[in-house]
Amino acid sequence: MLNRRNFLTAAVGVAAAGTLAACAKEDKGSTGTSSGGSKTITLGFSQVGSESGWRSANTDSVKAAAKEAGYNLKFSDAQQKQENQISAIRSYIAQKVDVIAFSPVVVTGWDAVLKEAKAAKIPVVLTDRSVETSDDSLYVTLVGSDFTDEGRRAGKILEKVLEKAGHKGPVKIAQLEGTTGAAPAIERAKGFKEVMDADHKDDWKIVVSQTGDFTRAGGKQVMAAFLQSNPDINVLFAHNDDMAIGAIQSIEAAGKKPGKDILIVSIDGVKDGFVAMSEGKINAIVECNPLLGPQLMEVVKTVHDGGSVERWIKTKEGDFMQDQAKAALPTRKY
Ligand code: GZL
Repeated sequence: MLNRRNFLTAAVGVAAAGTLAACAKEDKGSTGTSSGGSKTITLGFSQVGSESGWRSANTDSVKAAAKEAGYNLKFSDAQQKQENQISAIRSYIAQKVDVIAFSPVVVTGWDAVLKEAKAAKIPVVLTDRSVETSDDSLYVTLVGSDFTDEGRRAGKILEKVLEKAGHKGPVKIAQLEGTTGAAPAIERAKGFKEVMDADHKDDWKIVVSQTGDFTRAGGKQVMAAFLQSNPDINVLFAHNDDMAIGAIQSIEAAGKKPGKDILIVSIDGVKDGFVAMSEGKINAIVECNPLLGPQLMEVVKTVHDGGSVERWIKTKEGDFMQDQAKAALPTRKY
């Protein structure tokens, strides 16, 4: 898993711009002149897919920041398939781009293609998600969040939610996991379990846990099955807002009140998540900032110019209880 050496906490702030075709194949980047430099930097970017509101905001941020920086961006959407990311990276190597950046859909299976990038002397920057690799030199840095900490924060904020709801009795938790094998799914579950094991061995229990693949459809379908097999669930921990929003549909179809009969804690903080929270259907959200574009472009420039960067450049993010949702909504940037 990610090599947690020093990390530089860097605020990421940017307005995402415009709307995007979600399933574009590789976009032909426009040639421009990179800001401040003579030669235009060509960046090859492989995106996971367009599975969630978080992902669309992340894509917006990357494209807007590359345009702002005057980079020639080659962008591809892998539709959540590792093989598509590997072939995109190979195509960027063949096109001799200056830098490759990607958000790896899962943590394993990257060494071979990253060795090809290294052999081609093309630096690789990870964004959003990390990889497991036997050779640290295969990528320069990760620009992204601490997902284990997000899991811990979800556990801690659930304590506040239970107290605010005046909850009495056992806490029977359903967990909607992210994409199987993805760093955010592995690490959010790990962080949440750390809180359970440390402080709630006797009163909290995850009674059912399954992947909803970070999608609304997945959350809806899996939650419906959860309610069939475990009708006494009283908490849902969803690894992202889109699955929580899908789950809400199934909870309501079962005649239960989301946010009341089943308390819900989610991660991301996309606009629709805040809307559901303002309607009382989600009780708390742990923010995971997708607006990584500007930070990524700064790193790409530094790496391209031969400078050094920290091994992990971490994004700033907060946590929100239901009573903060209405006030926060107008200023949400994604
Ligand atoms: C987290 C990101 C996750 C989001 C999901 O950084 O990788 O993938 O939490 C998204 O919404 O699909």
